[in-house]
Amino acid sequence: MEMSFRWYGKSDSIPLEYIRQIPGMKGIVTAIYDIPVGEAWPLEKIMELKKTVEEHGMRISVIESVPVHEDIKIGLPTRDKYIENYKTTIRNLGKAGIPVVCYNFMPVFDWTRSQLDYQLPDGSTALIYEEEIVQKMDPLTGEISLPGWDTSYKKEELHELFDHYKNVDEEKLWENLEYFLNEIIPVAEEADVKMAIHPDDPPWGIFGLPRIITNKESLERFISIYDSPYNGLTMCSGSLGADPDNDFPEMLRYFGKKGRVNFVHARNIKHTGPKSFQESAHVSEYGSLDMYEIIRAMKDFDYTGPIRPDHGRMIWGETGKPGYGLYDRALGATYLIGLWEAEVKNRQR
Ligand code: DNO
Repeated sequence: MEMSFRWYGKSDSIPLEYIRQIPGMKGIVTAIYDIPVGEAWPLEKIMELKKTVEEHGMRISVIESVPVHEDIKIGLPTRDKYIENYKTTIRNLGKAGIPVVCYNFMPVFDWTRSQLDYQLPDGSTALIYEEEIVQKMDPLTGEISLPGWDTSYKKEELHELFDHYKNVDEEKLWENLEYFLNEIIPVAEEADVKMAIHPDDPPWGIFGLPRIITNKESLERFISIYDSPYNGLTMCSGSLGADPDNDFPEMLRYFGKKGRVNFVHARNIKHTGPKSFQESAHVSEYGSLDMYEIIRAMKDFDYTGPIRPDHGRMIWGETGKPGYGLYDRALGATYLIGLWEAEVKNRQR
């Protein structure tokens, strides 16, 4: 596995100099943030980003994300224009030697939480999700927007989008995803860029909008739409693991053995009720997921691709983007590296 760290570009309060000092850190997961969703990414801008990262002794392991325009997800006639732009971006990323692209197909809202600064017993703060609270939120106010999102919409845009999505149920969303994949994956193959869809977070429908990348069955359906290692998955433990019916290590092993795991997001969460959870420290004893079992699953298919610690808590007085501080994610990274080293050495004995 290649340990990597998400970096939100030059406006990120965490400099690349600090990230490099985390033991075992090889890669950066990042994106270009000032290009409107749907437009093609120019090669020069990609090269500039690549140079910045490489000057700091690391490489770009993954672009997370190249966001998918809503017109593609809704299936509007304008989608073809945006798909052409997406193809240009993939070709340019290929020219720059970027190996993996992470994206998602969630309507309107990316990952969603009910509170960003919930205080845990040790005084740290974490992101939490409580279904009851989310059900009471009004998505049309424009106030639901997380600082880590790649896309968010204004109030007026939200009304229009919700109107469009009235005609998009789960099957329609699958159809639109299939259309997108059939266009995009041949280009990804040619450009040698592995695509890695991110599962829905949380893995169930919210605000009446459909969500389809949620469990083993749907991941199986997804990979069968286009049979290619370039049509792969981001296996995110915190997203899929939020549903206690998902056996995340088993799913990871299963899709890994099929050669479809192109990226791993590793974090722990604690189930606090049906459809409710808290984000916890990465270490197994703090959450509901067995992180050692996740590492073992990755070793079972000799994973060589990128992995990143996912959201961290805010600790030691740090302030910043919720989920994306330096300290707890750095602790998460070194913990995962430790588990991996132990597992590798254990198997060599
Ligand atoms: C949350 C992230 C997601 C992810 C996108 C991928 O922290 O994992 O925002 O980047 O869903 O497109």
